[in-house]
Amino acid sequence: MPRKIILDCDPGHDDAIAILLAHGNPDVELVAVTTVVGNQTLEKVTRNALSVARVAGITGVPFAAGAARPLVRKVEVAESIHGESGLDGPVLPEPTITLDPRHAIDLIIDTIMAHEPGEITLVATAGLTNIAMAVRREPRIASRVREIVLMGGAYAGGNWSATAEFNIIIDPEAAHIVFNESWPLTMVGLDLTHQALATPAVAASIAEIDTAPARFVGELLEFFGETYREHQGFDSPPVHDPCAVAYVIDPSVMTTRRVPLDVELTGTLTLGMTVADFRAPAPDDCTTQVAVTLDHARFWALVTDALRRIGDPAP
Ligand SMILES: [Ca+2]
Repeated sequence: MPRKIILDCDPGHDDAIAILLAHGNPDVELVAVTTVVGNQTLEKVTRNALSVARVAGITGVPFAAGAARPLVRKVEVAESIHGESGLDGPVLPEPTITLDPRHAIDLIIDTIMAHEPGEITLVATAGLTNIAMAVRREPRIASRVREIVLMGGAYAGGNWSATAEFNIIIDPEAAHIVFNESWPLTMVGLDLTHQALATPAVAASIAEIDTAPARFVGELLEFFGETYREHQGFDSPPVHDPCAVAYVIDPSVMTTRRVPLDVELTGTLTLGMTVADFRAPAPDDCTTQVAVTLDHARFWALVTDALRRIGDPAP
């Protein structure tokens, strides 16, 4: 039985690849996709998600738009990394599916409550505004999901400040809510995702597939590579978000460590820092863990395998 996931995202180059991985891998089933302001405005990332659905040939999966701004803070987008559209590089096709009329938090709650306890895994690859609002609106989802796996945070240095990662610092209050819930939580942070580099060899293996979705990913990686070189000093771009999906597909693709986690809300230099307590032993009631090391070859094999399975969907 494939693991059923809700993907909450802000496409976003790496979100787009996370959607393709989830769609193309037989061990996970996308049951809903929800969007939230983040890499770009809600309007832009939502349109991007629908465009990616067309590229991937996704039909019959509800897509819903969520929060247009963080809980407390002003909107801060990542145009320097993802461009004006939020998904600059490839030509974005006109969407062919329409949005679910529900707000994302209603779609998240309805989907979790309509399934058996432990059936749905929440995968979050954006700011945590929707997830925080959903669990406040319907607290029963915390014990009903199997787990939450999120791309965000870092235990050793940030990317949007010295200590904070983008998805957390854009809505630290939402992250605080999510990290302090009772659900099992896996933080796939920069410590892990900075190992998921799309090297020239990776780009070549994707180019070899030679389908429309693979060419789309190639164009995404080309743009993402340039902005990561210019603004973050990387030779090859780290492709964060599909790492969270890869963990759900096969947890052994990475190592993890069980540690208490919390989110800094009052630091003058450390706002939005995810603070991990590595002192041993971890408390018995600790339900949080961090991702530590990635099997780079196996991770990218999952992505290329998913692209091969997707093939060339009818336009
Ligand atoms: Ca994202």
